[in-house]
Amino acid sequence: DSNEVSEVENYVKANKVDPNPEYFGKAKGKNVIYVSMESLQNFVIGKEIDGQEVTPFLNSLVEKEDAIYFDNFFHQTGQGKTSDAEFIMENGLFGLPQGAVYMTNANNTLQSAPGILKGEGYTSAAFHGNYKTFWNRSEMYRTMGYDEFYDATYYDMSKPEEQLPYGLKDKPFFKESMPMLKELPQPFYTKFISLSNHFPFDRHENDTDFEPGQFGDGVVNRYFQTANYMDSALEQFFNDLKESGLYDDTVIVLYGDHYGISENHNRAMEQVTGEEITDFKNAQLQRVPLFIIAPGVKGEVNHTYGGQVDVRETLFNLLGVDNKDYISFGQDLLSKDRKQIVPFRNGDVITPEYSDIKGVCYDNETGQPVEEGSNACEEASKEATKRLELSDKVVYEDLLRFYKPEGYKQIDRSDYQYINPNP
Ligand code: GP9
Ligand code: MN
Repeated sequence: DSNEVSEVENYVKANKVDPNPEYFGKAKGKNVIYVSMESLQNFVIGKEIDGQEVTPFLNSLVEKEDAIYFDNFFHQTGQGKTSDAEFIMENGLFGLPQGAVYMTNANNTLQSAPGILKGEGYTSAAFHGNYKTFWNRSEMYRTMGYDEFYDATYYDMSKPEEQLPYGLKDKPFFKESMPMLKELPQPFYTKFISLSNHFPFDRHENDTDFEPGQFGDGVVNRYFQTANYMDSALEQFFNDLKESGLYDDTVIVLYGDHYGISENHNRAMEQVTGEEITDFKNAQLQRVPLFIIAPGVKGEVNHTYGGQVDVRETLFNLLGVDNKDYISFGQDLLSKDRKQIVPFRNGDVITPEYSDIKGVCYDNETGQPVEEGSNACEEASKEATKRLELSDKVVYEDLLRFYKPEGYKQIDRSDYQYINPNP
């Protein structure tokens, strides 16, 4: 009820950090494009196999003048995988400890990025080469206030060589999205959900000349090939954005949605990384890439420790959108005052110095457990648990029903529906 929402509100407001004045409002009024990079983990960035870069295009964005690359950024997803990543990024709330919030709570009241930005004059659209019912997306997008959802029915799904079990390959997906994107009223807030780099990372041998790796594990070997294909699909998309003139008016956020290589492949990953994959090391491998490309904004490689839940605050502050009143469990990644604590859905917690993994506290520098009796992880763990518990309360009890941020017009999900253009 409204008492419970006050507890959440008090916590959230006490934990808001001041934006960094060097960045606040620097992308005011710009369009937004999110790209969900399927299963892309950070270890591929800068990685070479037999002298060939796996992701030459993404690598070119590291240390580019208008691109901020975060190299200590982690996915925080649970069983909801891609959909959890979407939920976390756009709501500043965590996914659930079990199941997928997209499936279980699609009818909640939310104050999501598309709904908030609507009040700032933005039109919103989601693009994805799979059908709208997958992950219950169309129901959740109505709740979030997405104006348009261009799902597989908007794309040419007739060519077998362009099809995957989850939908359309990335190159035709981005190519065919361009005319629809260009038609949108500006400023727009959009997301593009890629899918070529999906387990079991196959069916792209004729789409790239990148050779599979040789690590004695087909899944790991092919991962480099499909990641390379996604990378060149992104390059094609950037070139098309530049050609269309949209690039200079747009903030682009590229993020890895979740891990691609599970612990079942630790042996091959030991060959890839040249290190033993301990519990500690596996947790560190949950880094995913985050790039924010904003023409006119100062680029850098940013080493802050953060996760998907922090991106919404970061974006809103770049856009100069006042977000003091919105419930979110993230802290702006560009703020100098943020606490660098990364909570995970399995209870692990990572900070710049220590990592609490399966209840054991590790010193990041040595990768070894701290001496017995040390409380090095205690404060961060407490804080992480608090954030997760409050976020779960918001979702399970649908608490945002009772929360009315000033100046925000509540989304009525019955105003939104997504019609198949070729029934
Ligand atoms: C399916 C795609 C993959 O539409 O987003 O979802 P995942 O299996 O990665 O959660
Ligand atoms: Mn995914």
